Amino acid sequence: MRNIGMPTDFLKKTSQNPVLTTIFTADPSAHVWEDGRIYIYASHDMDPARGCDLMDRYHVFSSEDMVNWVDEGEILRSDDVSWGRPEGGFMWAPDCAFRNGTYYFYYPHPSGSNWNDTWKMGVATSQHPASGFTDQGYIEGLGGFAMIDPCVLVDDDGRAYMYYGGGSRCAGGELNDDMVSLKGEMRDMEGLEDFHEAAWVFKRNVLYYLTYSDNLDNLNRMRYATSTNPLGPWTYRGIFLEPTGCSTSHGSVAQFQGQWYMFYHNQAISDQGNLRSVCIDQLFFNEDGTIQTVIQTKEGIHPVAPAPGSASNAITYSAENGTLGGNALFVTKERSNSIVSHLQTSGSYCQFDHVDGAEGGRAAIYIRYATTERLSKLHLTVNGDDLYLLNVLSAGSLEDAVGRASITVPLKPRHNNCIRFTAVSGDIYLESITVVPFTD
Ligand code: FUB
Repeated sequence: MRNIGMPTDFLKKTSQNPVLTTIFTADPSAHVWEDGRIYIYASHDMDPARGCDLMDRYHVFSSEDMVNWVDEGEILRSDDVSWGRPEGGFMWAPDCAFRNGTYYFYYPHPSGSNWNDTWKMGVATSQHPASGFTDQGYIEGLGGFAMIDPCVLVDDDGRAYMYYGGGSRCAGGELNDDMVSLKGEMRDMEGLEDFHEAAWVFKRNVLYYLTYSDNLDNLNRMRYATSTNPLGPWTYRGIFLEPTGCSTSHGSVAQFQGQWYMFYHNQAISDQGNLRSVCIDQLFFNEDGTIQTVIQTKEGIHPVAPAPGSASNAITYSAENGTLGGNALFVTKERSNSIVSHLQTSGSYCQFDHVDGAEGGRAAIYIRYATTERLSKLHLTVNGDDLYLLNVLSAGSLEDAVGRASITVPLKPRHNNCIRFTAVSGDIYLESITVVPFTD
């Protein structure tokens, strides 16, 4: 098992939905890899939103207990794609497959400014599940219609199949051993009712399941079909995820530690269809193999394994270690350490100047804060690079810094790094950050 420690006061006992909250994520593709962890490859709704065209910078998340998820950081952005459209963005729903020691990350991206007519299926590879991906170009010979939402199934016999589609048409075909070229032609998947997009194929016992979103007006549901052959024909089975409240629906089904789960997204944090958040709930099968309707919960799920250990290489920087700018000031609260207030006034910030970059080039930052606002935002820069707007959700009172957020960022290895926080909106009190460098 690949162990990734977390600060113990960040550990949760139930996952709660949405489960990924610090940045907006959608279209989760979940996989259990040989290292024993479960991974979510998600697309990333950049904030502030500019519709689906601004989507960029894929992040990967992993867990060993299904409840405590580690953001492993960004793995690919449109700037890394040499053949991609000059304007960037449009990094839509991805998937990942593992074969012969290599991780293959598949993502749809247009090659031209005329995005709707130039979709390609990009592939990036790595020897690691959540870092080190380099782009390998796109799969030749695909095209003709909406080439979005790839899904790749590596079957028990080692053969690999790719599926994709949008705009009422879903295609599937076999990949060669190289995983980046097609063995023969793609063919239309027959037997699906009201297919819209978001194809996902998994296998349970001898049965293949193809799940997808439908065309219900502006509030898609998820349906599924089954087959004893990975490329169909398919037998339509019904709806198993009712609308989530979001205008798109997209998800994956995976088994971990003997339990099946539905990974999907909603817009519960933002109330905006282009700022979505990943959720997880349990999924149950009937004895005949049909899927029960997934019950969408706020509580989420319970752990299926012991919580991660505490990170032995963690370094905590209390707010008092920070340099303040503008109107930011230290205040002493009754039941907590000194914390920084007034971060939201223009030109104000709290900056940590000497964050050790360690060896690996990336580190998880765990942020402790207090706020009573329902949703406010912290603006994060690292070494002067404007990186993210982080969601800061209401937590307790302004007296107790019980709020928690975390993000993984690139750091300069073996250097002092400068991490700066500004509050974009809302009254946020920053207490401390803990930095946990990744070693692999
Ligand atoms: O996230 C962008 C697009 O929205 C996906 O490709 C679709 O499946 C829908 O979720």
